Amino acid sequence: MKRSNIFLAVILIYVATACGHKEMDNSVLINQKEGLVAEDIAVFYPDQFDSVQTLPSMAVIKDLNFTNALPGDWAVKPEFSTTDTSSIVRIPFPKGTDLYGNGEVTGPLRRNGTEIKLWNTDNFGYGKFDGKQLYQAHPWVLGVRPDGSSFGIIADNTYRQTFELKNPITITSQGPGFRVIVIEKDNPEDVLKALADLTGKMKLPPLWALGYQQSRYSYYPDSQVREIAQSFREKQIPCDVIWMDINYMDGFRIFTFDENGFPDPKKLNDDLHSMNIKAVYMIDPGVKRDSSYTVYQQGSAGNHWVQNAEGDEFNGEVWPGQCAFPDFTRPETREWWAGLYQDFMKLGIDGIWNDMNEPAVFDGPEGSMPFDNIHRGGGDLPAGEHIRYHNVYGLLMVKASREGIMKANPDLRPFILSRANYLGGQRYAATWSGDNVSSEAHMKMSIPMTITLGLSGQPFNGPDIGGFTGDANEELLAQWMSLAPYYPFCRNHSAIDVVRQEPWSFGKKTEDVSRTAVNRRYRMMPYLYTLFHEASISGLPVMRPAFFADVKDQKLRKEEEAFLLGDKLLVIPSWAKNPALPKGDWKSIPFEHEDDGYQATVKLKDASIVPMSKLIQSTEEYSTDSLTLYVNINEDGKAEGELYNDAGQGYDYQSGGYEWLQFKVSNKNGSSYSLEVNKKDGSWDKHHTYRLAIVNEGGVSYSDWKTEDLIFSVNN
Ligand code: MIG
Repeated sequence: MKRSNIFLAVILIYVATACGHKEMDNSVLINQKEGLVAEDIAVFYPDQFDSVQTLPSMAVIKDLNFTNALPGDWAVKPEFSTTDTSSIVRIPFPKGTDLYGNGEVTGPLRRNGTEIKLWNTDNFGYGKFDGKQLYQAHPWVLGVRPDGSSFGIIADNTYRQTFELKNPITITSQGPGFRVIVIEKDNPEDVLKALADLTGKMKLPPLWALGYQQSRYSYYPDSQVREIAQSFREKQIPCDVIWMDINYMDGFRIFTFDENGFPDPKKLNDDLHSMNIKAVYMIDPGVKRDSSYTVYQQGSAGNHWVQNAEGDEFNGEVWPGQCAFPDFTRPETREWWAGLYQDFMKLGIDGIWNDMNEPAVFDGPEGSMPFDNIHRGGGDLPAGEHIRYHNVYGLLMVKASREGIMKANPDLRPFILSRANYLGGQRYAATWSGDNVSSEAHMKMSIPMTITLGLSGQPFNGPDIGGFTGDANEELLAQWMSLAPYYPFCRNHSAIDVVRQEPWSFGKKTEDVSRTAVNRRYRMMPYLYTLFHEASISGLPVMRPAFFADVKDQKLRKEEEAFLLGDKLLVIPSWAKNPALPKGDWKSIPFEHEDDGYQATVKLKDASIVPMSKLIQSTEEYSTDSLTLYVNINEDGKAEGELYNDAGQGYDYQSGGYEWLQFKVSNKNGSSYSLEVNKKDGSWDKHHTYRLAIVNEGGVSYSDWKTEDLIFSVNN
């Protein structure tokens, strides 16, 4: 097609879709430039595109240079238009396409017909703006056609914008014209891999960050932290981390400690470490306006604060009272901020929790800063108003935090949890879904939310288990803790004014259910860690939608109760009502204590092997010396699986210090099986002792343990 014909066709589509669109009344269609930047990736620019106004991209870390003209049969094409106040992109898509993505969203997994506003918002209980404006912004949509072929769309700008996922998809930004990136692939997995190539991958976290974590707003004083740690050990419920919320601080001044409650944080952290428990502390962006407080003094001296429209220091109300806010668009400010972690981490702090970084400002518009506040930028980043940088305030903050933590502890892998973030933010921090509610509805919704973040580039996420606001109860906590094994990020957290919800808070039943669940997570750790490694190199999510098991099976497209962990385990929560399940010979793994009525059913895919380790109380005790390989042998008597294994901490793995093993089991005859272990990669040569657990209808048959001559006989 010649250019003029394309333009005509675009006008015709525009006319066809314009009817009934209010904003279309005064919008003007504009021309575009387009082309391929890779075989299956196209970029579209509106004609008046001014790179300074939206670039450098905060999501995309790759240069996108045209390599070829757009092929004539390219399917997904945006149409650009403008009004006086906004830039609009419409993207028609073929009937029968299911839409996913948009990051942190309430509502169903399948997003067709939904609408959200990308404006990072401190949204307590998801009660504001009908829950359609949460803490993070992902200008990203994944489309899956009936035949499984898939596309992805990045609206590459950070401005306040809305996504209406009707046909056409309509993106309305309050900023200037921006480029649109379209990925075209044969399946959704390949689209997600391409997204990760463009926006970056989660770095491999320390192993402890995969463990069970206990939090509360707030454990106070430090003796309570010790008691909680002690209780986990006494009750033999595995736990890796305890979290320190804002009350550890002196008057909510970041990087300080309350003299009465936390007089000796180093000693507290040392004590926790001696129990194999890590300590994560909260740091908010707001710095108390207090002329006798060093952080405020330094920030003022360094001219580090976000400014109001008049160019003066902006102040807004947060927990400490009137605060100033670091302008993270400034390289100098990021460097100063990073430096604040130097002494802090030396106290034996293992991880950092960056909260309130939408940024939340109690007395500002929509609970944040005025749109015309000034961010001064620097380096690559041009100066801009808050309406441009709001959605990446959290991303830039955690970028700086991460640099600081890595400098403070150069030999350790950093762990940061961030509440606000933006597409691509998996490069810097894990996330959780903010202030959810202790309700059955929010427990169930946590599944599509976790999956959706994974389908938006962020594999490392999970909800507050038990729910944040509102009182949990025995039944709810038992149900919710039963999901704990399967969230990529696994933390129980609750608000200051609600009943306690540690696993034992509602008596023995819930405590036992919780222990069984958390034990499962620790037994599955070799598989989980292998999945995290996969996510770190490919960008594929850890928790995945059921339809990934069979992308052509339309019945799976809306399934949001049952889900996949990697590609080998299918998880069916006990409360799932008639979930749509993928075809194939999936077999239940009979964990111990199966029959408490709460645990999910976990099914192993046919022809698959999943490695599990022995039960431990903390990942500090993690060992792959003895591995049980759960095997679902297929009709041909074969099964395959993998293990990624490294020190769980540090950077040796980047120079080969790991082993990536491939397992193949074949049934020789009757009850005799052979195991073949091949090294896929890595320079480690560990000695493992194996036993096979052959999963069959309604049970499991174990072999003996073996190190050499891996021919096993299994008693059926
Ligand atoms: O305005 O630090 O989402 O997890 O416990 C509340 C106190 C501030 C909000 C976080 C929540 C945390 C709480 N914070």
